[in-house]
Amino acid sequence: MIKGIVFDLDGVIVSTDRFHYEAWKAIADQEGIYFDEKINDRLRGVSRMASLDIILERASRQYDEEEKLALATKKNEIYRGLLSRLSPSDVEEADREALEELRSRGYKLAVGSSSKNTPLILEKIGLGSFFDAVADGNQITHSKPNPEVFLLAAKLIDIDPSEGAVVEDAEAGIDAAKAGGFLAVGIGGAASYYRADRKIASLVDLLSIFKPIEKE
Ligand code: B16
Ligand code: MG
Repeated sequence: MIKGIVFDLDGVIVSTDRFHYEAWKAIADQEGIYFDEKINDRLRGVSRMASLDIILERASRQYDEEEKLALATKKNEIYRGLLSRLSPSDVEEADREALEELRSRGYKLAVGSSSKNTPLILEKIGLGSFFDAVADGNQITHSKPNPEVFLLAAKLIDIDPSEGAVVEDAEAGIDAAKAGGFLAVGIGGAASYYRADRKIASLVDLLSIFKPIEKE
């Protein structure tokens, strides 16, 4: 029986892809590396350094670790500047209501995100103290498709992975959910992924999957 739901952040609760794209594009342009929205799609759910490695696949020279760190740091500064534009209105009202309804149905709700900027994003969208637990890129060593972030979220809300569902928009995130033993719910880009156990168009659809938990 499902007792807790772990939500990916970017692409599930709020869309910050355009900010990631803008910030990585500035770095790619500075370095004279080709980058487009299709390549940006490959960065969903992938950690910052792994994202940079994907962008550097098209570079005409090798970058050492120090240079890579400098580029990732600069990208993050640009990205955080763009995040300042986020506000509570960036979360769909219907999604916010669906989250509240799931809570009142008795589910524990957590975030499981690769992003080290999770605390800032949650605060900007007005959900800084909404979730029962937050597991993010600051607390893990292995990024999705490794299940570490979801396992940590499950531990923090005191459920076994078999009692948990993960809602994800990235294939790497669905793979991570499956590897961790969770029910994997695909949304957005992951709604067409064959490994997703359930496929939804919006968070409101979760209300048809997760019925009120009967009290013992
Ligand atoms: P940061 P998620 C992920 O968030 C993004 O989808 C991915 O594009 C980004 O590279 C990653 O966070 C790391 O983000 O640079 O802020 O630490 O989808 O797992 O919520
Ligand atoms: Mg995501």
